[in-house]
Formats: sequence, C-alpha cells, structure tokens
Amino acid sequence: MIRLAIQKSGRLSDDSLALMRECGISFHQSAGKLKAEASNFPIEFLFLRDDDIPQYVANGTADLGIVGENVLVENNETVDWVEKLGFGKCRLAIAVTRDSAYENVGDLNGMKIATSYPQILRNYLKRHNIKAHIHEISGSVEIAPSIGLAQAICDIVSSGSTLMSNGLKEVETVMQSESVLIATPNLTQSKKNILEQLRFRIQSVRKAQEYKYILMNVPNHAIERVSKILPVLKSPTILPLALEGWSSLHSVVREDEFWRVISQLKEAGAEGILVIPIERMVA
Ligand code: PRT
Ligand code: ZN
Repeated sequence: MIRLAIQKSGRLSDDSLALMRECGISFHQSAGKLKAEASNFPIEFLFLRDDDIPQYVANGTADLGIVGENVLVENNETVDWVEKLGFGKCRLAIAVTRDSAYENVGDLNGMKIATSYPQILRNYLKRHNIKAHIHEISGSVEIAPSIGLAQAICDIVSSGSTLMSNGLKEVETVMQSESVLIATPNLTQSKKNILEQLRFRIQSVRKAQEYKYILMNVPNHAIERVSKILPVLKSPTILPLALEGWSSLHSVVREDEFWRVISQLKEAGAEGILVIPIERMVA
C-alpha cells in the first residue's frame, strides 16, 4: 500500500482526483474525511492543505504527493520529483501599479514587494543583484499596492485578470509552475513497484490526452495524397466502404497537428472527418 497526499480542497483537488480515476483507480471520498482507500489498487489518499504536502512527503508520513512547483520550491523540502502532471499551470510573477514607469528589473531596487513566496522571491532578487524589501503576507497580495503596503507584488498569475482588476501590470516572470508528482526519498522496494505501476498509468493517460483517433472517408484515388498529409503515428488503417471507389481511413494523430492539416485534408478529398478521444495509450 502506498499513500498519496492530495490537496483537500482547492485548485488542484479536482484535477488530482480526476487523474486517479482516469488511471482506473476507484475510491469513495466521504465528505470531511482525511483519508480514502482505493478498492482496486494498493493506494490510499491523504487530503491535506497544499502547503503541508511537501513536508508530509519529505518526512515520509505520505509516500507520494501532488503539489504545485511553486509550493514545492518555496518549501525547499527534500523530496524526489517523479513526474510533471500538466494541470494547475500558472506562473509566479512580479507586478507593479499600471501607471508605474517601470522599465527593467533594476527598477525593483529599493522597492517594497509584497508576497506569499518570500523564499523564491529572495533567490530571484539575489540572482538579479537587486536589493529590495520583501514584505511577507499570506493572502490577498494583489491589494497591497493600492493600500500603500508595497510598490510591487510577487504572486501567482494565470489569466492575469486579478492583476488587471487591481490596477496592476505584470513585469517579470519569476517561475513557471504546474502540478508535479513527488515521492519521499528511500521508498521501500515494494512501494517503488507500486509507484512504477502508477507512473505507467499516468503516462498512458497523459499521452492519450494529446492524441485523437480520427476517421474519414476518402476517394480511393486520393488515399495516397491524404496519407502523406496526415501526421500519423505509424501508418493509417484503410477499409473499403460499401460505396464503390471510396475507403474509410483510420489513424491516431496528435490533436494539435491534426488541426494544422485539416484544411489540406479536405482539399485533398477527405470527407466526413470524425475526431474521437482516446481513453488510454499503452506503449
Ligand atoms: O487551502 P490550500 O492551502 O490547500 O490552498 P491554497 O489556497 O493555498 O491554493 P489554491 O487552491 O488557490 O492553489 C493551489 C495551487 O494551484 C497553487 O499553489 C498553484 O500551483 C496552482 N494555481 C494555478 C494557482 C492558480 N493557477 C491561480 N490562478 N494558484 C492560485 N491562483 C490565484 C492567484 O493567487 C491569484 O489570486 O488566482 C489569482 C490569479 O488568477 P488570474 O487567473 O486572475 O491570473
Ligand atoms: Zn495553500
């Protein structure tokens, strides 16, 4: 049995649980309970505040954890990074008031910067040889400039709309972040084996998300042309249609590449194009 710490309630909770379900792991999460055990995989979940996850994993209370890189780097605990998970994407950025004459990072010299990420900010300022005052606050960082608490902030940004509605503009990116799977150092061999099985499933799910299964009808004379345009994984499957002179062409393609070539496919004679999600891609 392996124990995975997941954020109890917050931006990473739903995606973390959805990933486990997509990995074919079944469990029942009762409201208010701190633990849940899977019925068909040797794993149990521990629901915690995200800030506590690095420490719980570092000291072995949990074997694994899912947490944002921002929290991980800030806490600086000794854990193994296993796998980036692709959700919870955001960046830690420095912002100043919209009317500021800010030109470059040197302008931060002497400023008071409010943040919940003092450690990361301190390292960033050091790397850029900036002497500024770090004012640590735990929440609502974005209102600090408007109440005269600081001239700049260093906070998480995703769409940028929070900054905008608080009269701020983003001027520097301090780090990019997404959710990662972490592990306690020195897992026992049997837990390492469970982790490997879990990783294999996670990779299959993530790979499947990037690809689509596509089908299209193609006149036989255009099969070669269409096949050349398609960014296929290997080689397309071609089946005859009941209608004389036509075939159905099936293939697996990366979704982003598929959208890039769709108009060429239609020009080449492909019709009735279907795009179907793939549940898992194993090897
Ligand atoms: O209760 P607990 O301590 O567990 O949760 P929390 O409130 O500390 O964290 P939570 O749930 O807000 O975020 C968890 C993780 O999600 C963060 O550590 C990041 O790794 C990631 N993440 C992704 C974000 C965002 N996007 C995000 N937009 N975390 C916070 N925000 C906030 C940001 O602080 C700001 O207030 O959203 C606002 C900005 O969003 P935009 O879209 O307006 O730019
Ligand atoms: Zn938190």
